[in-house]
Amino acid sequence: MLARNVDFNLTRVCLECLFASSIYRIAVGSDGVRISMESALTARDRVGVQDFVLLENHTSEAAFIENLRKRFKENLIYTYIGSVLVSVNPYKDLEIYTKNHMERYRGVNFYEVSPHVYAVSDNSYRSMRTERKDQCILISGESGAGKTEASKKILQYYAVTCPASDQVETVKDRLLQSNPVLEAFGNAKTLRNDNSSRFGKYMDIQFDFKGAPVGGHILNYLLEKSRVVHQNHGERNFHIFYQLIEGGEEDLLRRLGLERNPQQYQYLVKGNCPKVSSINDRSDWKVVRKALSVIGFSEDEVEELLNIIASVLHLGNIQYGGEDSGNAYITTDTQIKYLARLLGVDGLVLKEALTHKTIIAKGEELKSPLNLEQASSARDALSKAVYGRTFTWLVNKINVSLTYKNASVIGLLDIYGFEVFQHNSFEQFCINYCNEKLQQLFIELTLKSEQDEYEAEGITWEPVQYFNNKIICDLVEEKFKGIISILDEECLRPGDASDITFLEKLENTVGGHAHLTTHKLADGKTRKVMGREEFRLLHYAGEVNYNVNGFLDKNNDLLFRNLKEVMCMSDNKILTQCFDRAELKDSKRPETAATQFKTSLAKLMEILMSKEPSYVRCIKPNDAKQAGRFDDVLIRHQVKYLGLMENLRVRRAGFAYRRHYETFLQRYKSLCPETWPSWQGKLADGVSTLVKHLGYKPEEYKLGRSKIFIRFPKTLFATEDALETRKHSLASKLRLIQTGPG
Ligand code: AD9
Ligand code: MG
Repeated sequence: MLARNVDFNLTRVCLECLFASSIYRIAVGSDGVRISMESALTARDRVGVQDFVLLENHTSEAAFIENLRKRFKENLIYTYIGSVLVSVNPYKDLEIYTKNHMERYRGVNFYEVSPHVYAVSDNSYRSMRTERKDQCILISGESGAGKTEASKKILQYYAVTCPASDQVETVKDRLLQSNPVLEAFGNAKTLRNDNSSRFGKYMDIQFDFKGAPVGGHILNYLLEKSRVVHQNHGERNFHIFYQLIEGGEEDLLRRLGLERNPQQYQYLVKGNCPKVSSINDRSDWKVVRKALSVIGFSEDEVEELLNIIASVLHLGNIQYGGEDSGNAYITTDTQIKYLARLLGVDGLVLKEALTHKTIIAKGEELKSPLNLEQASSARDALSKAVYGRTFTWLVNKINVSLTYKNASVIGLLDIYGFEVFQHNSFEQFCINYCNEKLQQLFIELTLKSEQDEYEAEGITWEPVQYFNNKIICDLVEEKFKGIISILDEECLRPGDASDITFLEKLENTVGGHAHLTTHKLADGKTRKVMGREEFRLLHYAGEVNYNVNGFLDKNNDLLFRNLKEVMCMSDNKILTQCFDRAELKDSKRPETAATQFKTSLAKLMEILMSKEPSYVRCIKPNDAKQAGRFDDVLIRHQVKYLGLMENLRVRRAGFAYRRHYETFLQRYKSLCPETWPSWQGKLADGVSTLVKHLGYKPEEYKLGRSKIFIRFPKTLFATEDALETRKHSLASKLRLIQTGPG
């Protein structure tokens, strides 16, 4: 009689299975222990291989996807390509992130346990400790694929498994609590993800010589500020607005002049989506409030922060009327009253600044009235600037509380994935450019590490053909000729510069580029599939049409001088740190948004290049955010643009499998009388004796300095099957001895 079935990881009792370790079942009955095992072959059939390099047909995309599907069906969401972890979002809670699971992966060799994000975390941690080399874990994938969840699991793993002390506990708490705060201010519900990160994040976790986390540092990239003033249908503004309105205490809301109804606020109604079933704004508010105090925000700072958030909502409700002259005037004085109080500014000065612009010409200040459209966009520009700068202030504040130290580091990169929408704008252009850069880094580093390993092991490196996307990166970022340079040029050009003149300039300058097209054909005819206001980039991941509407404005990211002046005069301490008077004196034009982004990406690449990388490649199984649905077309597309087949090809270029002599010998020594029960000589000689006994042909393997390299999976499978047969026959003999014949 079987009492219970337990998922059992046989590796921990030394019967490691390379292919399906987590699916073996041990059946425990009242009559003792009976082990019921599938053969390695059947298991492989059912749940696929846990490392794609072991696929028989490694060049077949269909075989790749079939392997993913099999594993996904069995809730095995993780699979390796060598040391790269591929993860498929399960859209349901799996019981694989418990403390027990963490313990199982702690200090254990990467390949000895089934694939897991904890294995990657542990591997990086151990490399940092033993090799004293800084690490980074790069998490990529499209929106909703599970990047942020993966980064949180990694952080939790370190928080639970690393050594502790009182001071360390504070740092751990702050590191963990920075997540809900940054998510509240930087994440939003989009059509693709109910909790979509609308900023890029790179976080360093610092460890002392004992391996305890002692500090951290966060770099943030390009927050999608346009969301503050506009959301597409079915999307929301940043979570914090709804959390405050739903969860804020009565007297707090009264003080802020807010009503408990998001539909009252112009900046929250555009997407017509005040509530999201998967989100509880009220309880999230409590989490965020607590997190702010754990991180070390004083009550005054929280008050000032909330004053700013409420002010943005009031700004959004400012309405304008038009005089006969066409000049705009403000019709909503209540909002001005609240704003004056919450921001600590003079109401009349603010009112004036929201309806006029000042510029400095020939040393003199010139003031001119704004028309309706100009006034609305000045108001929105102020809201975006206030929110964007407050977000950066928040990140800096968290950084101060994490006390950056010069220690060993593991960096976590959770950055927006490649985005292709119906309508793609400046934001998608920047995001996809960032993904091109990361892909370039990935290719370079993967190839390089393969090459390095072959060299270190004294094995001849066979060059691999791959698509180098440098050509696309250059198209975007090259000085003078690149798209960003051309855009900047138009932004700086006085006179009739517009989004359309930018497009024309693109056509004239890089129109003939193999990776860029516009609606104009060389013969003057137009392309049907493209709009007149679009240009198309052939990214490494596929084609994307960008609509140039708004490119100049978003790149300029201008805020009129008088609005800046008002913010500088504010009593709000956060705002005075965000709007510095020195900025007013500086007559130089600030760098454009795209150039700033380009510079910060270049710095990020430098940081990443200086570290030893590990990769988590996340895949989204369906667009409905549903558990159990595996959408072939969607997945095939991601496999393609994550470059996974290419990655596999590189990894398989020479040898499918490689292991340290010791690990290999330990596992298979029982298959050869000369190596069993132990081998006394040199490890390399032991492995050589073993594989000769197993009948490996010379072309099937190579012996490096410390590792054996096996060319084809089938060689290894045969060895694995031999091991399985031996274990079975041993188990039968054992039963026979225990129970006696008959
Ligand atoms: V975006 O580019 O920020 O829009 P991410 O970060 O890739 O995106 P995220 O991690 O936020 O996606 O995951 C989306 C949702 O999928 C989560 O809110 C969870 O509901 C779900 N998810 C992701 N990973 C897991 C997991 N390992 N287990 C269970 C998961 N659910
Ligand atoms: Mg995210």
